[in-house]
Amino acid sequence: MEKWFVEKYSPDYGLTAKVTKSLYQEESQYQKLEIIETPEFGRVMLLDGVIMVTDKDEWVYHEMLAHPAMFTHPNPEKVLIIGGGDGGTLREVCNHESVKKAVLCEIDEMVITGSKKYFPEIAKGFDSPKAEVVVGDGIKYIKESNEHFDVILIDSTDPVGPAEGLFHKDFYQMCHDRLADDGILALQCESPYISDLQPVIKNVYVSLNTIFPIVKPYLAAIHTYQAGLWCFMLASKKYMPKAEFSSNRYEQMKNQFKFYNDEVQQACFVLPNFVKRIIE
Ligand code: AG3
Repeated sequence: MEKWFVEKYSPDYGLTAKVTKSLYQEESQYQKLEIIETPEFGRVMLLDGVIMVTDKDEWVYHEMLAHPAMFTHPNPEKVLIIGGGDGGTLREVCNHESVKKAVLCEIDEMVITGSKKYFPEIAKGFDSPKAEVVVGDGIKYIKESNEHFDVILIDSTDPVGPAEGLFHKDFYQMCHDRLADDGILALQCESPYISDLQPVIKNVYVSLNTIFPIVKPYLAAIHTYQAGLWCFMLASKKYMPKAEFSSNRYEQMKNQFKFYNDEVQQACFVLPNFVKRIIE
């Protein structure tokens, strides 16, 4: 009997893939982790039944969460990642030579352990000497820290369960206060195609606009995330996302990217009408 995995996006449709093997299952106080093997996507990590990363396309999300902000900043040295326990965003951040220290604050240690064991390519970031891992609540970490970061990246799950608080205005204000005077925040903001999520996108946009002078939503097509089109937001105290890079940093790194490039940096901020109308 063939086994198929289904991630339901609504009661009426979802994404399905054949499963060759169930590799791992564990439950923490926060969520349920499953790792499965599929012919189409390779290994897939699920949290509460929702796809977080797949071998096949994890790089799209991780490059697009990290690099638009990392290259908008002229010299990001200190970076904070909230969530992102699989290590993919950390890997992308640590690849920047300018970075001296990257703190990752993940609430659920189970995700870190599972990723290190089953997704070594993604978990590479943890091996970097620049990486500092904190297992704990991101909101608490931000509240209690008095450090300033050049870039903060929020690599959260969906706005239900443990990540809910990461979509609130108060949290964005705390992030703002932990950023340097020219700091930049970037976050994942769900799919504009899912009607239940459209108010979330709007709220995040409106909230960020009350706090940051520059707020730019951007998009990337992600095969294995709900409905295939994913929204992110970049909120900046000083720098506009750049179309041209003034430093050698991009030239040095550009060959390692599978998705991101200087043209994508310009194009990703172009919004289709229906997305403009969501945030209007
Ligand atoms: N970030 C997960 C993004 C949200 C996915 N949501 C969804 N597919 N419904 C954490 C994993 C990547 N580091």
